[in-house]
Amino acid sequence: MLKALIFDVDGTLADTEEVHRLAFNHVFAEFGLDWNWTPELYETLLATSGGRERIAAYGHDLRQRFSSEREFQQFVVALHRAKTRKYAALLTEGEVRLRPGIRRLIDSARSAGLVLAIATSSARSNAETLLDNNLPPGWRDWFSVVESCDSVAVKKPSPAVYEAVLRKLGIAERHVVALEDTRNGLLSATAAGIGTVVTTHRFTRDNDFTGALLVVDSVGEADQPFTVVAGDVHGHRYLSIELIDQLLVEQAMLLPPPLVRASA
Ligand code: XBP
Repeated sequence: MLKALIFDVDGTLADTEEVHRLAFNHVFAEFGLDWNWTPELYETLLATSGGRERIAAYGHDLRQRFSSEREFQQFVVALHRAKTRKYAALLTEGEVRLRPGIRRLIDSARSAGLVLAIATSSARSNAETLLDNNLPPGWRDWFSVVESCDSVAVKKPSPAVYEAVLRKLGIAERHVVALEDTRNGLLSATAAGIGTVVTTHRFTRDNDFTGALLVVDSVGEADQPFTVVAGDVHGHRYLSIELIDQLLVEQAMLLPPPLVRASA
């Protein structure tokens, strides 16, 4: 049943949202803004996908300092570009590692002949910096498709980024599972018809994950089992290809059969 896994990046492959938060605060100071996104505030701001959109939404009070919307948006873009540069530096300096079990799951999926892809609302360069620092040089060949905000402008919860991945993979959504960390990510993948496993973290554990195939606190390892938040793991102690496939088969049994296209 399972033919492909699509990975979200931030918060799923690695706990990068804290690094994003530090990068935002660093450039706010650089730009002379007295903004300070605390962890508690950032948790609420993550309801807006996309760092540029997050800045614009939070900084709407700043708008009147500018003579036009265009000038305000130019400021936001400049601020976000500076943040992306700082984020890349922090990622490299800070040695941000993949979340527990992610490397094992990627290796198992490859050994099982599954297709891998990435769907992120963040910049492609952010995903590449993270994976350049955590996977061997040939990792780019491991992912058949990488869609990001550079290729799909509309951010999650829109299904656009997942629909773009499905189109390029040419695999029916019923054979695909997404891994996500936020409600927006779950809504995006679900709207694209893709069953979704959620791994929570400090910024998203209170999100509403209704509709997920499974909600756990991490992918887990044999010696570091996950904690199940919602769903049935059938005795498994960590997320494996076998468990994901079982969840997908279960979902298929619950769903009506795909509409048979009337032959031309
Ligand atoms: C997470 C996001 C991004 C990051 C910040 O993307 O919504 O906006 O929070 O990165 P995903 P940018 O979970 O889809 O990987 O500043 O580059 O947007």
